[in-house]
Amino acid sequence: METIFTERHQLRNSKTELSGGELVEPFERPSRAEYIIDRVRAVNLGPISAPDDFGMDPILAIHDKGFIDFLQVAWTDWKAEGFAGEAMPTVWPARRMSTHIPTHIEGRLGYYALACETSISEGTWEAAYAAAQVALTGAQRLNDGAKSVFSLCRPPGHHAAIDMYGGYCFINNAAVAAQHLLDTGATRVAILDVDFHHGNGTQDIFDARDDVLFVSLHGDPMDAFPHFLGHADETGSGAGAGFTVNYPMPPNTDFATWRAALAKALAQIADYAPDALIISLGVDTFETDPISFFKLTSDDFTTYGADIASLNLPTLFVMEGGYDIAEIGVNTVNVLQGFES
Ligand code: SP5
Ligand code: ZN
Repeated sequence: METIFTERHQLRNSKTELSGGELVEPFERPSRAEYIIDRVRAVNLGPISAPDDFGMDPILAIHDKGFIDFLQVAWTDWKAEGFAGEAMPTVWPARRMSTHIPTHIEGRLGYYALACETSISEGTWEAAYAAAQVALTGAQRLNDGAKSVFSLCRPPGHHAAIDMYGGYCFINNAAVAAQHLLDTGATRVAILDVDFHHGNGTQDIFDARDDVLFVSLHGDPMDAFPHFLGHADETGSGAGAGFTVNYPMPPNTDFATWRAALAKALAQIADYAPDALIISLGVDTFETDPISFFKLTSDDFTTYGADIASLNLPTLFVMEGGYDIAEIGVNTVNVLQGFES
């Protein structure tokens, strides 16, 4: 399987995450991608290629223009205020407040953020843009006839909504890739999100659409980030009714339970008969992930990679989360090798 990768991910190198009331080194850090690409090389998974540049149009086909403009200037505007730390919101348009977009950077941060653990820092926009191009290049490889591709995106994307960032995500890489496939010949695309966290951004983007089936397996939002989306009763709206499927699962969920949900998800995807499948691949379901609560082992990743392959669909893997960094390379590549086995 070919991997699409660029060292430009290193431009996303925030120093601070708000966690447990403290500013800590972010869980989503550059070494994550380096461990993964090292493992791709170690097992000779296949060629590693740099992304092509598809420009801004495919990003703006998914995201609000004001939001994307904001991401491009947020760090500069924050620095201009003379603040000592990285850019993070402290105020939101909470219930019954105005939704006017403020002028001041502190107000705009709150307007466009869905969470405040994710600091914006120098180079964040440039890395997020590069990650979107990594996803687009993977999608184009499917168009060109590839059976499967691995887009090693960093920063991740599935929490990024039409006009909101957070959860370590800025541009929704999987959604941008799905839209590219639809704009270049596909009629239906399925997105299967196996990251531990609910893909609230992807769900938001495709909520009212029937040309993308979104299926997510994740920690129950009653107990897990992002807390405010991902319940089983969210099934899509309007034309999209029935095309969103959520499998929330409780703390300590093991592989047998998780795999049973996967089997249902795979049957629903098969019924949908998509032209292509995108996997939002987070390996934070791992038993020792520091911020998650599922109990998958490294071997389980291989097993479910093979389960996904049974659909026999052109498949694009888009990297999302995973924070047990010492094992992230093995766990991620196990999915890809299981798929190819
Ligand atoms: C892409 C992705 O996986 N994003 C995840 C973002 C989660 N950020 C907030 C996590 C808060 C977790 N707090 C639980 C700590 C348990 N020790
Ligand atoms: Zn996650």
